[in-house]
Amino acid sequence: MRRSLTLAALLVPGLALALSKPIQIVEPGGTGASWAPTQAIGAPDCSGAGDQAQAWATLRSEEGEQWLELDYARAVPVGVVRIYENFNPGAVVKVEAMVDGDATTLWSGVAPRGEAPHVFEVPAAGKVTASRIRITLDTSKIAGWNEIDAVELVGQDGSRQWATDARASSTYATATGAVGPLDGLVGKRVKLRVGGETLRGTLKAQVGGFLTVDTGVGEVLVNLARLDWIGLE
Ligand SMILES: [Ca+2]
Repeated sequence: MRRSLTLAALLVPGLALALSKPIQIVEPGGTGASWAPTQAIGAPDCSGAGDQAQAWATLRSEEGEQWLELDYARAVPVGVVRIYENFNPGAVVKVEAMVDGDATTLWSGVAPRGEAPHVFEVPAAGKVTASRIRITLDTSKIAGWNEIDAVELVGQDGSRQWATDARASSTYATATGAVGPLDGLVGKRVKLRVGGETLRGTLKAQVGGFLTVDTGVGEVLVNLARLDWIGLE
């Protein structure tokens, strides 16, 4: 049995952008891993606009609300939060200061779309003294990955800090692989997502723009142009 997956993925905006990720094998969520939340620690280090491993990215490009939480060395009356967006900016919907687990909303609403690289400045007017900031994105709002390179905490006292630690609700660092030459996966058990459907099976071959996956009940032909992600199972 052979069936071709011609799925609704064609209609999902931004899915094609998924193809820009090179194959990347990393320790899931490990510090320093490409696209991990820890990539938002410190000063900006992405070079201009574009998909870059030195920025935090969510696991999937369109996965609803996702958050990035950043710690700073010193609690300050929050003056301004500067969010450095290097890829597909405009998805931020809320910025909060976290104090002992309680969230104070500094801003919520529709962020300026801007053009990457874009610095989204959130004025907080010293509403709260905090050393932890949480940024919520609606990743489904702006097509493609909405990456954050760095976040600066500016105190009412004029102090400026870069994050010293970070965590997130999801990260591309936990993807065990992404589209690219998949020679290393041929013959192995893989898990993949195509057009909103998750498949598991043995990758039999990559020929042209297609993968052949043996799911155990038959062979499935997957069009690489429709593939969201693939990894070793
Ligand atoms: Ca960075």
